[in-house]
Amino acid sequence: MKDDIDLKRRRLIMAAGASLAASPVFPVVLKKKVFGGKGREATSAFFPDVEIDLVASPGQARILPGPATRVWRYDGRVVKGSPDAVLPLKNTYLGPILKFRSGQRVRIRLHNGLPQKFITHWHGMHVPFEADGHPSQAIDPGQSYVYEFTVENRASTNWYHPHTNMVTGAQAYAGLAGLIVVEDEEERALPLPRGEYDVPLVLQDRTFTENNQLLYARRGPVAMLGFLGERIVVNGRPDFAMDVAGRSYRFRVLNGSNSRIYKLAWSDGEPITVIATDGGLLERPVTRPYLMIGPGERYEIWKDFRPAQGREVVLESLEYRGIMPPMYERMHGAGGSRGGMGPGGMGAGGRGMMGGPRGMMGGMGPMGIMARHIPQGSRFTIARFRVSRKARETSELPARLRKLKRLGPEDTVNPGKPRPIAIGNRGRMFTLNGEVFEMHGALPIETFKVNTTHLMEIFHAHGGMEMEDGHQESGTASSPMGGMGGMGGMNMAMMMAMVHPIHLHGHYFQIVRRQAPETGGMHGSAEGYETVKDGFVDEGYQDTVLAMPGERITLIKPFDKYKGLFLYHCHNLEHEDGEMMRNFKVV
Ligand SMILES: [Cu+2]
Repeated sequence: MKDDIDLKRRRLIMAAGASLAASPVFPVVLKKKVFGGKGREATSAFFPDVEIDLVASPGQARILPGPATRVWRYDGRVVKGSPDAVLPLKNTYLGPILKFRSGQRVRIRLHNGLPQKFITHWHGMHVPFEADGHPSQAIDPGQSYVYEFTVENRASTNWYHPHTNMVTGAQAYAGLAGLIVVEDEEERALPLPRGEYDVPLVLQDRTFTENNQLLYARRGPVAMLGFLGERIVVNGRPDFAMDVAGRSYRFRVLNGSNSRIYKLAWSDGEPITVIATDGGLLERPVTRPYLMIGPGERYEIWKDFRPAQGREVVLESLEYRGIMPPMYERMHGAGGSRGGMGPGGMGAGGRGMMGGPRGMMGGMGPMGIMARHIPQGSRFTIARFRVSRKARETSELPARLRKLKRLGPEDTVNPGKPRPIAIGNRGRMFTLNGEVFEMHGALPIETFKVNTTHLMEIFHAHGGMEMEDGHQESGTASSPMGGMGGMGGMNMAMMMAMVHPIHLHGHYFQIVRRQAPETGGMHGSAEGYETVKDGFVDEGYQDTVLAMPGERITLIKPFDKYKGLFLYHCHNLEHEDGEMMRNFKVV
C-alpha cells in the first residue's frame, strides 16, 4: 500500500498524460493523434513596444508548513520596454502579473521547460488566431512559441493559463496561471484605489498529500463533476489573511479554480460593489447581495473598510444549490455545509468528510479526492481582512466609470435566429452542439464571417434533443458517476444536469437575456436557481458565463478583425479536458 501511494504520488504531476490515457472514462485518448509542435519564431515585420520572455518549468513553492510543494510555474522577465510589464509575486506559485496598456504591441516568447507538450492562452485578450494559444499550437518540451499582438482590450483584468489538449486542468492545477492587467487613459483618470490598495485575489482550491504535494486525478467522479479541493488558496496561500487600512480598496478577483464556483459575500452584511467584469469597467458601479463567480471569470470589487476600523471583515462563499447533478446534491445535503466547517474552520481539522479518516475512501485516487473535498455549494471562508490601520486618505466610489456601448439584437446579423451553443451529452461525455472536440473541425453553425456580430443562445439540450442542423444527441443509461452509487430510475438528462461555465474566445460578449429554469423542468431546479440568481452581473462585457442547469442565456458576440479557429468550451477544466470544447471558425 505504501509503495502504491508513493508511486502514485510521484506520478501525480509529472505524468498527468499517462494517467489520463489509463482512464476508463476516456478510452478515446489512446486513439488520438498527439499534437505537439516546434513552435513559432518572431516575425521581422512586427515591432514590439514590450517584449517578454515567459518560461514554464517545474519548481517549488512553500504553501503549507513543512515540506515545499512541487509545482509547475511561470516565470517572466522584460526583454524590452517598461520594467513594470512583468510584476513577480512573492510567496506564491502564481506567475507574474503582466501589465499592458491599450494600444501596445506585445511580443511574448513562451518557452516550454516542462516535460510534456504545452501552450498558453491569454484569457480575455482579443488577439489573432496565431497568438491565441489554440491547442493545435502546442509545443514540445524545449521549444518556444512567439506570440505577437496589439493590445486591443480596454482597461480590464485578464489572465493566462495553459490550453494544452486534454491536460489543461492538470497543468493549471500544478500552478500555471497568472494575471494580465490592461490599463488605459480613461481608467487611469478615475479616482480608483491604486498601488497597495489595488489587490489581486486569485481564488483556487487544492488537495494535498500528507507530504504537502498536490493531489490530482481526472477520472470517475472528478471527470464528471470537476476537480474540487479540500482547501481554499488565495494568491497561492491557504488561510489567506491581510492587514488593511480603513479606506477603500479595489480587489481584482479571478476564479482560477478548475471547477469550483464561489458565492462571494462580505461577513459585515454589506452588499458587494462591482465595478468591473471580465471585459473591464462597468458604466457605473452595481451592488449585489452576493456575487456568483465561476471558473475563468473576473470581477473587480470595490470595498470601503472605514466602517470596520479595528475589526475583521471576512470574504466568504455562501451556500447555494441546484447546480450540481441531483445525485451529488443528495449526497452532500443539497448545498449543506460540512460538519464543523464554519468560517475559518477549514484547516487540517476539516479533512475526512463522510466520517472516514483520510485514505479510507479510496486513498489517493479520484475517490480519495472526492472523499476529502469541500462540497460545491457549501459555506466556507475565503479571506480575512483585518482593518488594523487608520488611513490618512481614501478614494470615493465614482458614480460613473466609463461609457459602454450596449448592443441589441438590431446590431446583429441574425436577430430572429440565434446561433446555438447547446450543452448536451454523448454517454458520459459532455458535448457542445452535439459534438466533442475536433482539433480543426467546425460545423456550419460554428462558422462565422469575420466582422459580423451574432445573437447566440446557450441552453441545455440533454437527452436526444434534435439539433438545429440535424445533429442528434444521444444518451445512454450508464452511470457517469463512477463508483458514487446507483442513480435509481433517473434518466440520463437528469443525471447529467449541472452548471457549466462557458467561455468564448475572441471578442468579449454581452448578455442580453436570461431565462430561468422551469419549475419541474427536466434539466434544472427553479428552487436551486433562487439561491444564485441575485449574484449575476450582466451589465458589462464578459468572456465567460455560468450556464445554470436549465437556464437559457441569450448573448451578443462580435467576431471582429481576426480569422481562424477560436475555441469555445466549458471552463470547468475537467469538462474541457473531457472534450467539452469546440471551434468557432471565423472566415
Ligand atoms: Cu462544463
